Amino acid sequence: MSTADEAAFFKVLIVGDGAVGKTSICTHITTQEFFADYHLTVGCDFFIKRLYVNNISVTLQIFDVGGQDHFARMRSAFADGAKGIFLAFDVTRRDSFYSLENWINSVQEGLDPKAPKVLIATKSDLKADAEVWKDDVDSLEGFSIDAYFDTSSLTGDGVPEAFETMARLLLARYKEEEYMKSAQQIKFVEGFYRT
Ligand SMILES: Nc1nc2c(ncn2[C@@H]2O[C@H](COP(=O)(O)OP(=O)(O)OP(=O)(O)O)[C@@H](O)[C@H]2O)c(=O)[nH]1
Ligand SMILES: [Mg+2]
Repeated sequence: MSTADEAAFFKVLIVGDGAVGKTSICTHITTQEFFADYHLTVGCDFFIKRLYVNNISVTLQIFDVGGQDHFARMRSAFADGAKGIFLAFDVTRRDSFYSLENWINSVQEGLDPKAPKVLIATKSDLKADAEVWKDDVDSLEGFSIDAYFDTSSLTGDGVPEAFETMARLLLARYKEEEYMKSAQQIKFVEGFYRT
């Protein structure tokens, strides 16, 4: 198979409480921009990120699920068919760390049982105000995680690593025949979204 045809496409979710920084991290990974103003996500937003892993073009269709409570009823609908999930908490808000188990439960039904779970601590540039530490992550109960990253959408620390690890985990977890799509099909999908 030629390199140009080796392409994989995965739907992934990013979930976590309102204002933890989900949209900011998606914006950083796609455009490297950072916006200090908070504009809550109404329902769900969508991002496309393409990465290359072992000569395979991996396209992530990221569903950025609005975290504020008034959108709770819509959540499960967005999860349908997702192959991976980022669980985001704000390192300066302990409550957002404890919410993660509820987040997993609220999307579980639509999520593939094999879905890699990547835990993301956001706002690592505000570590002086931290309310969650590595020990808390190590003693996490209720669900298992495949990888963990400290990230900052302001400085970019940890952001590319988190997305690359997700891509690697997805490729490893789903068999080739499950993820292969022609490069042309993927281009068609990308045409609809921000890249
Ligand atoms: N200092 C700092 N601020 C951040 C970082 N990431 C996000 N923020 C700020 O946190 C606020 C919320 O960020 P969003 O990305 O909109 O949060 P969200 O999780 O998408 O929120 P919802 O859409 O309501 O679920 C904004 O004011 C961002 O500028 C970060 O890494 N460092
Ligand atoms: Mg948002």
